[in-house]
Parts: sequence; structure tokens; C-alpha cells
Amino acid sequence: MRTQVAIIGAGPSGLLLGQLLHKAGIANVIIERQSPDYVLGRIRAGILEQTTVDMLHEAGMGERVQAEGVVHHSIELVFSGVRHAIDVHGLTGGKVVTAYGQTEVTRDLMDARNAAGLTTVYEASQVAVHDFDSNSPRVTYQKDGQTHTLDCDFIAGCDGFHGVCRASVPEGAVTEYEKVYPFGWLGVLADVPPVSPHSIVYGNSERGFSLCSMRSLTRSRYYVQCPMDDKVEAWSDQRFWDELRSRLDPALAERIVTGPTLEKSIAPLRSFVAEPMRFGRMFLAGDAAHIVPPTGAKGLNLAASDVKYLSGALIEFYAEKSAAGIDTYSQRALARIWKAERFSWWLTSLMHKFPDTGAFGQRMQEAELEYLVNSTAASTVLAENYVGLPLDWGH
Ligand code: RFL
Ligand code: PHB
Repeated sequence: MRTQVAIIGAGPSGLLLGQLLHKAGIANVIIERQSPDYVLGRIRAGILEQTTVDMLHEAGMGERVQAEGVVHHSIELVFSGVRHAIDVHGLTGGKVVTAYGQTEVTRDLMDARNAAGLTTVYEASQVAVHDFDSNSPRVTYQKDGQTHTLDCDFIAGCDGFHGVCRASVPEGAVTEYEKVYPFGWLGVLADVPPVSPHSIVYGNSERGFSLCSMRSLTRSRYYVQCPMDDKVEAWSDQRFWDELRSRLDPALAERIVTGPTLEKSIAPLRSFVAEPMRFGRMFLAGDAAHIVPPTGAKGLNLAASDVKYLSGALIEFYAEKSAAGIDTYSQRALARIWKAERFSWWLTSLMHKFPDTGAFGQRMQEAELEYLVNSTAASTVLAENYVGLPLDWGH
């Protein structure tokens, strides 16, 4: 088989890239390790920046997010048992974020890809990338007991943090920066009305971080900080609801509607960046190149902005025979990534209980939070980062 761009991974990065390239007349094939149901079953991100929503429109699939996404004008911060609103919309000159699940984004992209009749190979094993330092790279994989080869002009590594693309780069050609946090997030999904349907609530408490989010007006997504080696089995639904309530202000705690959980999982928290993001004719995009702790809601949005830069660069290459875009892809993407890394690290540091900072650390966080909610300057810093910095900002 031959194509122009071989995309490894059918997560949001790979699917969105495939759609934008297809719209520009560039042939692409996606090779994915898992089944479609498995990919759709992963409950992850929930908050989209406007830039991400705009890209879904550009990819021709903005209808559902427009109809079903819930626009948020503010976020709320709980600390010292009191809740404070940050008017994100007012502080950013009218910008908003949209609550719309990654599962739905993925479903929309898969449907659009199927409707366009584009090839996606699911449940491919032994995926390997070859010769990306030459002009004729190749991907090999096994499917139904046979080995297949996909010849291409470019490889897009959209295969997430544990993918094969970054791992195939020769040692010494890539520099990795990493910070692992000493805790995780226990998340639950439940078909109960969200306690705060018009703003995400981020909670700092002496018992640890908590987050109240949503997937729709009838489906809630909640998280509590937990020890990194904690086990889901140790958390009955009742224990989760009690812990969540204990970390919120009394008025909100009382309003929480509980119910059986549909999903419960623990995610580790990590900051990670790999530089560069281009290796000859192979590019990395999304979680394959970088991870942020989810506190700033930036992971999926960064994946989308990488794809915006990468699709533009490839379209320019084919349309104008110019390598200018692909030559600057890594630098442009990383400029945005590092700012989102900083924001995610800062908000994580401000909101979580750290095992080694004790009561002094807690007081420092409370003092900073009080400053944050009372200073327009400080609130603006939070708001403008939360809605997402403009693409190519500062260049
Ligand atoms: P994905 O989604 O991991 O997809 C990669 C795909 O590649 C496949 N794959 C392979 N395929 C073929 N061969 C191989 N060798 C392969 N190895 C892997 C995988 O099966 C998979 O299908 O990466 P992508 O597309 O870059 O998308 C990134 C996002 O998924 C991620 O950044 C976000 O989910 C992060 N995130 C959040 N981001 C936000 O913008 N807003 C949020 O509110 C938000 N909340 C979150 C989050 C992530 C979380 N977890 C669980 C890490 C909340 C949580 C709890
Ligand atoms: C989510 O809805 O899953 C979510 C929302 C905001 C975050 C992280 C996750 O910062």
C-alpha cells in the first residue's frame, strides 16, 4: 500500500490531522493499535479552547460541538472552604471554553473519516517506522497474521506517550524533559446532573485537590487527588462521594447529586516534553511529544494546535513545493507547548497537596489563591492562559 502521509495513532491528533489533510486533497492512512471501541472507551479530556472548536469547524465537523457543547464563561476556585468565581469571559475580552468530551470529538472524527471512505487500519500489531531519515519512509505492521508495508512521503507520529514513533528515534537525537508529580487523579463518570453546569470548579483543600466537571447537562465528571500508588478497588462509590464533598465548600457539597459511577480510573500526573518534534520525514504531534498534568485542561488542546501547525506545513509542502512550513514546525509547536507546560505546572503546584511541603506549603497556596481572586492582574493571567494563548503568540 502507498499513501502520502502515514499517520500512526487514531486518537484526536491522528484523526484530526487525517481530516484536515483529506480536506486539502492529501491522501493519508491511519494505523492504530487498538479497536475503535477501545479508543472510544477511554474517558479523558473535557474542555476545549476556542482554537480547538474552530479547528473542528474547519475540519467540517463543527455541527455537534456547536449544538451539544456547553459554553463556559467562568471557572470557580475553592480554597479555605470558600468558592470564588473567575470571570474568564470578562477578563479575556469575550473568550470562552466549551465543555465537550474527548470521546465525542473522537466519535465525530471517526464518523467523518468513515463517511469520507478513508482507510484506517485498527488492531494493527508490531507497528514499526522505517527510513524516516530518507525521502522514502515506510511503516510496517501485522494484521490478521500477515505483515503489511505502507510506503509514504511522511510519517506523522500521533501515537501518544507510549507510542512507537518517539521510541524509534536514535538516542541522542531527542532531548526529553520530565517531571513526575507525587500523586494521581481518581476520576469518576456518573449520569447525574453536574453540580456546576456553567463553570468547572477547581478545589484546593487540606485533604487535597478536587475538580467538578461535566460531559453534558446529565453527565458529570469528578476527580479527587489520590496517592500515586492508590488502587481503584480501594474506592467504593460512597467513599468517592464522601471524599469529594469533604474537599468542597459546604454549599456546593450539599448540592452534589450522587449516583452509581459508570467509570472509575486513576491517572498519574506528569509534565513531559520531547525536543525536537521533527526527525527527517517523521513528525511527532500531541501526547507523543508532550504531556501536561490535566489541571490546566491543555492536553487535547495542545494536540489540536500541533495538528494545526503540522497540517498547514504539509499542505504548504504539497501545494507550493515549499519546505518552509515543515522546517519550522517543531519550533512553532514547541513555543506554544512550553507556555502551556508552564501554566499546567503552575496550576498543578497551586492546587494540589504536596507530601513534603506541609502546613507552610498549604498557607503559601492559600495566600497566592487569595491574591489571585482579588487582583485583576493575577486573575487575568489565569484567565488568558485558561482559554488558550493565541496561535503563534509572541512571534
Ligand atoms: P492519544 O489520545 O493517546 O492517542 C494516541 C493513539 O495512538 C495509539 N497508539 C498506537 N497506534 C499504533 N501503533 C502503536 N505502536 C501505538 N501506540 C499507541 C493509541 O492506541 C491511541 O489511540 O494521543 P493524542 O491523539 O495525541 O491526544 C492527546 C489527548 O488524548 C490528551 O492530551 C488529553 O486526553 C489530555 N487530557 C486533557 N486535555 C485537555 O485538553 N483538556 C482536558 O480537560 C483534559 N483532561 C486529559 C484530561 C487526560 C487525562 N488522562 C487520563 C491522561 C483528563 C485526564 C484524566
Ligand atoms: C474533564 O472534564 O475531564 C476535565 C476538566 C478540566 C480539567 C481536567 C479535566 O482541568
